[in-house]
Amino acid sequence: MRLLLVSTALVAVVTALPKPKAAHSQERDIIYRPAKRQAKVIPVVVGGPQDTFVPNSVTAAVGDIIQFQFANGNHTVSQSSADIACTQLEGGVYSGHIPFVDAQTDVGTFNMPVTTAEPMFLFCATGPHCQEGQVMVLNPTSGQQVLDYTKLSQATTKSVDGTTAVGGTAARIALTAAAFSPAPVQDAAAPPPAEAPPAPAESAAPAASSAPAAASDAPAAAASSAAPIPAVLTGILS
Ligand SMILES: [Cu+2]
Repeated sequence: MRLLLVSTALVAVVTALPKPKAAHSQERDIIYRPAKRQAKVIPVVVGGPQDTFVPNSVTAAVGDIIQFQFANGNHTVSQSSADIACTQLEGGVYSGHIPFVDAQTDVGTFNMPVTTAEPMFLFCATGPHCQEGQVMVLNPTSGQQVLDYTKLSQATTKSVDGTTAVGGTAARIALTAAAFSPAPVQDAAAPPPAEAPPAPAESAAPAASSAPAAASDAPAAAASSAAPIPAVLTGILS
């Protein structure tokens, strides 16, 4: 009796199981689905020991992301037209100014999605950086186009900066994950000044005689420019 019950239950379970699908239907789906290209994240270093974009020529597909990594200094990614270099293009991409200072352990980035396969002309709008050749071309038609745009930038006299960041997303990455090594940290203590040659004795004498007059003015000036003692301190001092 018990055996009969168990075997009946087993039959019920087996018939309730879903029937296996035809083995080939899923395979066919995979084979005929068009292969999707993986979007790439392409790093470009902005600034550093020199005011440059590295690399200054990048080929990317629509959907890729250019990850600008801001190294030493204070730089921008600004879009210009092909023929008006160092001037923010109306409606063009602009990162704003993103600094990197000594001892920083993370790096400011600007992640710009590539939205066109056409050439895109980019420069740094900080100070004279564009005139110094801190420019790059995304999807240039030739190497000559990069050279021509650089030469055009160097021939300008000033840059026209953007106002509001647009065309990408600012973020931060760890310095250890960055595509550059920071410039060596500057020593906080100034180097000792080079020793001045001793002044000749005869020229030192007139200077010494005029010194008391100058010195007598000093206390008066110091007294007049001294800040008044705040009330809270006069209470304590008296
Ligand atoms: Cu710059």
